[in-house]
Amino acid sequence: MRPSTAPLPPTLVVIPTYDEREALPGTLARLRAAVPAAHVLVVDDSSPDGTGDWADDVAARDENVHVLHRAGKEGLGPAYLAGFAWGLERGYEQLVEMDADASHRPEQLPSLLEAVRRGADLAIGSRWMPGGHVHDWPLRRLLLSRGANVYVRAALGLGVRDATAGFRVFRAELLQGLVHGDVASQGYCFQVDMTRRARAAGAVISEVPIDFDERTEGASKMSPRIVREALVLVTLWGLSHRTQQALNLLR
Ligand SMILES: Nc1nc2c(ncn2[C@@H]2O[C@H](COP(=O)(O)OP(=O)(O)OP(=O)(O)O)[C@@H](O)[C@H]2O)c(=O)[nH]1
Ligand SMILES: [Mg+2]
Repeated sequence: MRPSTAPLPPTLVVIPTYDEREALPGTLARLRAAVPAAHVLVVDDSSPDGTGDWADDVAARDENVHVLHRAGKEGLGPAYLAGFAWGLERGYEQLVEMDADASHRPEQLPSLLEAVRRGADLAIGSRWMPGGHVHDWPLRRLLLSRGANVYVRAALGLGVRDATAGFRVFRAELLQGLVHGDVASQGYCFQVDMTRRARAAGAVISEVPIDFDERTEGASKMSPRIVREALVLVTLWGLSHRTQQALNLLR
């Protein structure tokens, strides 16, 4: 999809960070070059490696870069929710989720933004559709991500091929309606929960193929706990989805 040359609506890219001092500089430089008009909010959970201080230095020199400091590590979901609240309060019209570790290529953000410009309320950068690729992942990670998505699809019927993806653009009007109540907090769960909520809200969801690169700097925050939590929650959501379907049939 060729990106448009139309002016960009006010856009905030939210990048959650925890100990990303090695990876963030490259990601941020690429992002600022790829979509110069977008503003960036780094949401740092008091990284011990000084990521937040480094981001403050950048923000002092670049008026499009902002930093939100949080007291401690609480997981991906709360960091995003705090970043979204910051952006919605300030009137941004589209809000982007992107990892700090350059697994998401900033150069591909324009094609996600283009999907929103063409009418999507939520654009998801998808690894698991024709044209999508994962580079340099070990077989174990490939199987985990693929398996998780097949399971989510079967359990929840969301009609989304990469429901755990973390490279996304939300239209502000949609996001505003999704961030109430208890959003599931950790990595995979957070992404799946936001997708469920978007589907339930009747959002137009568009998947755009992306190239996903294995991180080359810093350490992964993925943990068996995050995977377990996702398995349990998706199963519970799936049961409630099926019960609801059965009740609807009986009516
Ligand atoms: N603020 C904040 N950011 C976090 C937290 N956990 C993870 N992140 C960030 O969320 C993004 C995704 O985390 P990753 O460790 O890359 O997790 P992942 O992409 O699922 O796993 P890998 O593929 O192994 O890298 C990165 O930018 C992390 O720094 C957290 O507790 N707080
Ligand atoms: Mg990563």
